[in-house]
Amino acid sequence: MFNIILFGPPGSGKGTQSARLVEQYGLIHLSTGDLLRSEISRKTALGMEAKAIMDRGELVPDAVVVGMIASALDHNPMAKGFLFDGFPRTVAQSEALDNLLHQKKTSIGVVLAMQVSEEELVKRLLNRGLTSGRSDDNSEEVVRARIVEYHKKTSVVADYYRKFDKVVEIKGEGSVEEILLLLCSEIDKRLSN
Ligand code: B4P
Repeated sequence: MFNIILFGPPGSGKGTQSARLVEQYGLIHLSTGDLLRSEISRKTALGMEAKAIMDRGELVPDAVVVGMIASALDHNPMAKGFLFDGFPRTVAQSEALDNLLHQKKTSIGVVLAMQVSEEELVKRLLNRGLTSGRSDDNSEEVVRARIVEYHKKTSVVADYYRKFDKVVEIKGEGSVEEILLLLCSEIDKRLSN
């Protein structure tokens, strides 16, 4: 089993590239953002609680997202591997993920960390907000709050995995195809080892 974390700030291209990578490598795509938005669209209690938090640009509690990931892992016992997109976003989530994978006798193979400047992130997210209907992409204030939350709580996740020598930095600016090639070359290197 080969498991990948696609890591980076909001708007760095995680969702965009994940869609292509899961198709290319036959992995199961686990996006906590997508799982939360599905709860919101089904108007579940969890979704209603999460929506208020997401609309402020803040992170949903660790226990909520870890529970969603644990259940998704259990539902895919035959997976060739998982692509984690937007998860883990805190060190506590990273530790929980390591434990869950350890119980399944597997681990993270690589953390691909996308590097994009703040002005490009803001531009991309506000641009997506014009058509996506996502309330967290609509206002510059909320978009910037998400980036602040990333620096406060999420960027340390890369340091956590650096200790295990698992992080590779990827230039996340350029065309979607150019960035995909960079990501695939890092994955292929590890798969051939
Ligand atoms: P996510 O759904 O993970 O949202 P995101 O970070 O904005 O998405 P992503 O980074 O995938 O977007 P992409 O660049 O592909 O999270 C939303 C919210 O959910 C969080 O703020 C938080 O509240 C909550 N949440 C999720 N996971 C959580 C967790 N683990 N713990 C706690 N809370 C959690 O796309 C952005 C735009 O850029 C698109 O329009 C795309 O077309 C464009 N784009 C992509 N690549 C490009 C390129 N190369 N050039 C130009 N544009 C590009």
